[in-house]
Amino acid sequence: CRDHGVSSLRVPKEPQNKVTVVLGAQWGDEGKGKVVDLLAMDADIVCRCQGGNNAGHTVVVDSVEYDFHLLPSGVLNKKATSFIGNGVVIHLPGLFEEAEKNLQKGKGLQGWEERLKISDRAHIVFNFHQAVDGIQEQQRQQQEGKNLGTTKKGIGPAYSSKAARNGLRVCDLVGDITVFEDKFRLLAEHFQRMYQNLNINIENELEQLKGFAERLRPLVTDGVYFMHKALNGPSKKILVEGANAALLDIDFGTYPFVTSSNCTVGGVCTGLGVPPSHVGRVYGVVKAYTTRVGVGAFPTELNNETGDLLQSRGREFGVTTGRRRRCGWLDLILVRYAHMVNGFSAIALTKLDILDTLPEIKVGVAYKVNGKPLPSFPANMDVLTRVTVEYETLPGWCCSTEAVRSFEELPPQAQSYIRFIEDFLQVPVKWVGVGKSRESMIKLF
Ligand SMILES: *[C@@H]1O[C@H](CO)[C@@H](O)[C@H](O)[C@H]1NC(C)=O
Ligand SMILES: CC(=O)N[C@H]1CO[C@H](CO)[C@@H](O)[C@@H]1O
Repeated sequence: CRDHGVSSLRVPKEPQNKVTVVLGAQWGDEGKGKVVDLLAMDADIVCRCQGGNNAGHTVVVDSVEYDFHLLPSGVLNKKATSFIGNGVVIHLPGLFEEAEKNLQKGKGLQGWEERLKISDRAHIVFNFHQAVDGIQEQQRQQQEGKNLGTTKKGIGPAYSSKAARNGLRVCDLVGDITVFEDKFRLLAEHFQRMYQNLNINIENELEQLKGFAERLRPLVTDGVYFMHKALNGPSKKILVEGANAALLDIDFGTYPFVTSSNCTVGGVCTGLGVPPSHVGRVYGVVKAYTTRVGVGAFPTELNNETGDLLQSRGREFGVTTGRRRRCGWLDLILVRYAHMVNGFSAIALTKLDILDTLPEIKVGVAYKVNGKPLPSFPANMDVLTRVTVEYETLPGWCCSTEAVRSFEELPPQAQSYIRFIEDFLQVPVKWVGVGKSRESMIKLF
């Protein structure tokens, strides 16, 4: 009877709290911010698990527009804790600047430093990573005549340092500063040797970093232990806010026109230190049509007035860069591929109202190459460039849906459009977006 304590270990335990995840299911700009904002209102913890300040979204609260790039948008919720996980790369001047700017806009961010936790294992983006990002884009432009279209925020170079194992982490900066200084100098010199026209003011940047170290120290926490307590303690609502999107994922995206982190569901586990058994609902955000920024294959692209119409009605311009986004019909082959990787529990279909004026709407349902159907989304970008798309044509509704607040009020053609997507993907649509405001996110169940 001595092993009483041991045997209780063998009774299978149900995992306690689970994280709810929101992910982009196309090439980004699907309107994840809206869905996150909705769910963050009553969340206890809101986490970021990957990416850096290369993505951005706007949240409107009490008619004040806040801009977020690195901070989880849950930071506006005074009752929630925001958490930046180890998978995120952090540019410290960018982080504090983002907070200052938002503080000036309204009351929402007051006391943010008390509500934010940062993993000690997160890697740091230095100013020279940003400079290198710019130089690399220039070189690609010169050598290949095209660039990757990065936002020059240093995200790629910082993840490169991480993988090359000479990157520096938050725990280094708040640890022994002399050790940090040595490693920082080594890393800076390494980049200087690689890029002759890179100017790094090492002493200046070190001074700046030491200042940030003091402000950062109280926010830093052991991220794994933090998440462990959150998952195994009393009941909590935990939200994970994905950045970028499935087709921009370093592994599953349209490589090389991708970002440097994994934006699919696996990134939640590695980027936070969360066991897969604690991943709960995974919501995919799908725009009612498709957009893509920069170069690269885009099978359902519309290079005619219909594309222009989507572009102008949908105000499809990049937030950070101002670049015009390319537009096309909804590509369900692509979304189904994102679903294969992420296993969406449900979908948020955004910007349906942008289709309001179209007499008919096409949806891409199959790819063919040389007349042969492809079983799924191809890895090879040359193949993707050559696919012909088979479409299903659905009737439009030709009336405004902007004021609609329930599924039943939607025109029957719009209802059919939604049901068609559900049937094709075999995933329920849980929300439909028909406008900008919080209320214009119609909840279906
Ligand atoms: C644009 O091209 C698509 C073909 O994919 C077609 O369905 C649509 O009607 C065209 N729009 C106009 C205005 O011609
Ligand atoms: C292989 C790879 O890129 N792994 C990265 C996946 O993304 C997480 C963050 O989401 C990183 O921490 C991993 O290094």
